[in-house]
Amino acid sequence: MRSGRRTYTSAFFLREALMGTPRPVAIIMGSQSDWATMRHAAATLDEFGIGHEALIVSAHRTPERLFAFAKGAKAAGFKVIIAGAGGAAHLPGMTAALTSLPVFGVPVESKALSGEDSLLSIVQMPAGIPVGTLAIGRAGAVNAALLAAAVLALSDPPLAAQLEAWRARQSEGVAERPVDGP
Ligand code: RP5
Repeated sequence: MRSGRRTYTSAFFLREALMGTPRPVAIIMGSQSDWATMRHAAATLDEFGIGHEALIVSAHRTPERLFAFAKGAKAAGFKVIIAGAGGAAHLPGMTAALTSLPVFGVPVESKALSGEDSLLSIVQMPAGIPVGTLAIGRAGAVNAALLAAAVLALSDPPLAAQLEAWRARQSEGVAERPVDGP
């Protein structure tokens, strides 16, 4: 099947993984409109130098692309999948149903219900198919990336040290007292 200039098949993802630099994290999202949120996951992974690929994969509008991606993700070399979606947000759950890779779901803030619909769609998985569900919006996207980093750090001591340093810098950056100002 074709979309834009790319062909989305399991073989495509496998070929890309074998030919390119390792990209342990896939950031998938249901729509271009989700990128404003999901780009924060990408930016956070960039802070750690963690390779990632961002793809639009809709459970509703491109179900065959979803099947091809999820079934080929492990063979393609991905270790963690971050899936962001809004509204009737089936993407993280369907992805988790099709791969045993860890899936972290980011509820995108919807216009109609402020993301509560997204959150409930993603978090209420039946026992047996887990999706690690994060907060609505930017915080969830950032934290999904940090969780992905923590998973990868379990088998990557330099990355574990980076993560510890990042948290230490964060702590040091918090002032002891609030100040007036804009
Ligand atoms: C979902 O529908 C997407 O994840 C997005 O959050 C929502 C709205 O999509 P658009 O109508 O903005 O493309 O599939």
